[in-house]
Amino acid sequence: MVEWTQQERSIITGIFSNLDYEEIGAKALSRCLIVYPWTQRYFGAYGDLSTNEAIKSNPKIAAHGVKVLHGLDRAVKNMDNIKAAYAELSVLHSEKLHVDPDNFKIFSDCLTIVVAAKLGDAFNADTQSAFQKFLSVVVSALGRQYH
Ligand code: ZNH
Repeated sequence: MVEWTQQERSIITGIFSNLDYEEIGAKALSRCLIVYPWTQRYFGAYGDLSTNEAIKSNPKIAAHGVKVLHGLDRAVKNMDNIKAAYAELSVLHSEKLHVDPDNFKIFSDCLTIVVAAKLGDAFNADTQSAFQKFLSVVVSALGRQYH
C-alpha cells in the first residue's frame, strides 16, 4: 500500500480544489494529442484533428479532457485505495477502449507540465514530488487490469 505524508495529502487536495477543470483538462489532453500524435488514434470520432490549431479548438477533445480530469477526483477521494478505485476504469480502458497503457504515463506527463505552467513558482519541488507520486499511483492503478 502507498503511504502518504500529511504534506503530500494537503498538496494533492490543494491542487485539485483550486483546479480549473475546463482549462487544465482541455490543455492537458490537447497537448497529449499534439506532442504524441499516435494518441490521436483513439479519438477518430471526435472530428477535425488535422492541425495543432484544430486539436486545440476541438470542443470534443476539450470536453473529454475535462472528463478525464474529473476521473482523477476518484483518486483524490480514495488516496488510500487508488488501486480499487480504478479497477473498473482499468477494465474499461483495457477491454473495451483498447487504450495502450503507456498512454496513461504520457497523459500524466502532459498534465504535470500544464499544471506546472499554471502554478508557476508555486509548483516547487515539494509540489512536483507529491503530484508526480500521485499520478504514478494512478497510472499504475489504471494499468492493473491489462493482461
Ligand atoms: Zn480515459 C473514457 C478516465 C487516460 C482514452 N477515460 C474515459 C472515461 C473516464 C476516463 C472517466 C469515461 C468512462 C465512461 O464513460 O464510463 N482516462 C481516464 C483517466 C485517465 C485516462 C483518469 C488518466 C489519467 N484515456 C486516457 C488516455 C487515453 C484515454 C491517456 C488515450 C490516449 N478514455 C479514452 C477514450 C475514452 C475514455 C477513447 C472513451 C471516450 C468516448 O467514449 O468518447
